[in-house]
Amino acid sequence: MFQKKINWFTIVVMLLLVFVSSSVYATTRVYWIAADEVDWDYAPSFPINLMSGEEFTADQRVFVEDEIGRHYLKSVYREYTEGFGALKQRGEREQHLGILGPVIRGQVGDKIVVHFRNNTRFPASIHPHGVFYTKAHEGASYNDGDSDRADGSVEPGGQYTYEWSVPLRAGPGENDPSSIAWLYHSHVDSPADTNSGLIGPLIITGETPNLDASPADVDREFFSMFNVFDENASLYLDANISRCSGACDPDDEGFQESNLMHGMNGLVYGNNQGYDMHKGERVRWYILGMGTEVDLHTPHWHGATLLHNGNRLDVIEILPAAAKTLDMVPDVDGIWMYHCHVNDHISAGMMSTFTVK
Ligand SMILES: [Cu+2]
Repeated sequence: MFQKKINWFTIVVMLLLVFVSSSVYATTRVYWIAADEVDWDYAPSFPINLMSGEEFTADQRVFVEDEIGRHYLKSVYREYTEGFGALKQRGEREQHLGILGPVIRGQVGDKIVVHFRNNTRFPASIHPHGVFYTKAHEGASYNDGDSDRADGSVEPGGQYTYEWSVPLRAGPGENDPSSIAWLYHSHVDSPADTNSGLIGPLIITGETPNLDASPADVDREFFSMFNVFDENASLYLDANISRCSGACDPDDEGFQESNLMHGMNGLVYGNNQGYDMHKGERVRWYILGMGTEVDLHTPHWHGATLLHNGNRLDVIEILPAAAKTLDMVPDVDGIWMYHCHVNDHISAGMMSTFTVK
């Protein structure tokens, strides 16, 4: 009888401990992110096309050499240490992020705080998908009946702190894996802001992730945004034309065509490197879309298949601002082609490789 009482007491104490520890683990995750202007290079491998291993052909040079060429002034989200102390350098596993902003993470139950500084010459914001926010933290301005029409839009040189919470409805659903992807992007003038480069990934995990809120049940995570950056619609078109050595007539069709940069994470013709993994690893892919009518993309992995919400595939469709999460267990060594399967996009350079060792 006495033994039984102890057992019940122990159980009650343990339940209390579980309850207390789970509320302690509801973390506030703080980020320091700036919008910075950078001289972006879509094809650092120039004059070599990394997909062919040979020099770019005349057709390919339309995008990487003619008119403005491969260097464009753009704005990107970059992560800093606390208080905007120092620019955070990206590690080996983050190289492939390319033009994407830092990965913002949260677990269901967390709060995310983003200190944002706008170092660009245009107003900018951070508008998140998926998470919970009030009007003041939406990062988008429109006729919404709110007295503060700015709603988190930040003037050049300004600073703002966004606070988002992560309720159950921001995390993985019944058919999702342990983490899911959302986008965040600037939404002052959404088309122009995103064409300028202000886009990043937001990853929400369910129960029992790692301390940094990354999923504990995968070995690697990779991010790929498939989109055509339309430099004709960038905030920096005039600035880029002013740096142009040739004619660069904005009304000329050839000029406009040369400014359609078909990339993965803002890199073309195999320049998106760093998708390196080992055979048998649990590899999670977050696929993001952005852009306009031409942005219907069909990412295809050679030499592997993936699971998406329980369905097996090696091609997935992605439309503007959508985000999909897929799992792969690579089982064959090699350098494998990884590209958008839309014909016009293949020709224009929306391709890269992943490596299985
Ligand atoms: Cu495509």
